[in-house]
Amino acid sequence: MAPILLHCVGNEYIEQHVQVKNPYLDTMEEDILYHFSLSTKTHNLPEMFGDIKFVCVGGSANRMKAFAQFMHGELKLSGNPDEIQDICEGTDRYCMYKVGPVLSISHGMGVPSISIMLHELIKLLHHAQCRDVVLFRLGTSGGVGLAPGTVVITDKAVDYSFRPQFEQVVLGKVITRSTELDEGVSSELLQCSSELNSFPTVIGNTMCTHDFYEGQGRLDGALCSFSHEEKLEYLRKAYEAGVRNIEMESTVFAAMCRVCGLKAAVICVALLNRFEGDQITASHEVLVEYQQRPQILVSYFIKKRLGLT
Ligand code: R2B
Ligand code: URA
Repeated sequence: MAPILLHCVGNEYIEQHVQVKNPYLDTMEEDILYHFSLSTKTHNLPEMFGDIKFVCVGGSANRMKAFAQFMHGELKLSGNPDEIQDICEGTDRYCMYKVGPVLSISHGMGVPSISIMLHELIKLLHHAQCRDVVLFRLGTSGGVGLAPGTVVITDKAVDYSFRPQFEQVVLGKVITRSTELDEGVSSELLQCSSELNSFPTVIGNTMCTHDFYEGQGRLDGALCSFSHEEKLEYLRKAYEAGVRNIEMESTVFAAMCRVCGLKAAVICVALLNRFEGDQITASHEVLVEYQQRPQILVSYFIKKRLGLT
């Protein structure tokens, strides 16, 4: 098992290394990160990634490329942002861009897709000996009682029963992991949002589902096994449990980061208010602008941490 490298200075722990929780990893001569098309033998991971401090993940490959190009400008880095290289170009499963100390990666849609990516990302950060890394999921979501365009910083990532936990089937048995996120990072993000004063932002619980349609109580899928009233009743219960948005990756993201000692936050924009409908009716331009909001917030957070604001 990899040592937990925490150096204590006074009462403060600094230099937090990424902890993998798998005793078999250290016995392997080579680790092939198959879905990234990277390996410990063919790539010098400490040299490529050792200076990473911020990892931003999001569903769409185009959006994460746009985010990397945006960060390039925000950090005033040299070189042409249009020539930014996809580190995972050997595969089309995920894309990955490095911009100074920031890594931008796509994860696809849903728990299985992001979970595969996170296994390989956490191993990558471990092999690269990264320290003090903060992870952000930047995403879209359906708002619960919120105006479209509102940004939600996740307090607790909760499951379909509004419990702050993630269930994983391992060897045919269900194991449950906590989905608590880093409170300090969330409140720092809220502070950043009030300094930016550009769009409404709230802290609330985020419900993670395994489906976009029936799983989120939509009436507009190919299948629908409940009534309009039952949908509204479920959303009302979710609201009462503190849920302010619904998406499809937050619980596994929170759970895996927590187990591996990584500080993490989830920031998603609400594309619609689910009490008012199910279809996403905003124009392309409006949706593009909404999706930039979590990016603007996280970029401000990063610049502030780096002393660039
Ligand atoms: C938000 O948007 C996607 C579904 O449209 C899904 O990945 C999510 O969490
Ligand atoms: N993503 C979701 O998962 N749900 C929505 O309603 C919108 C985006």
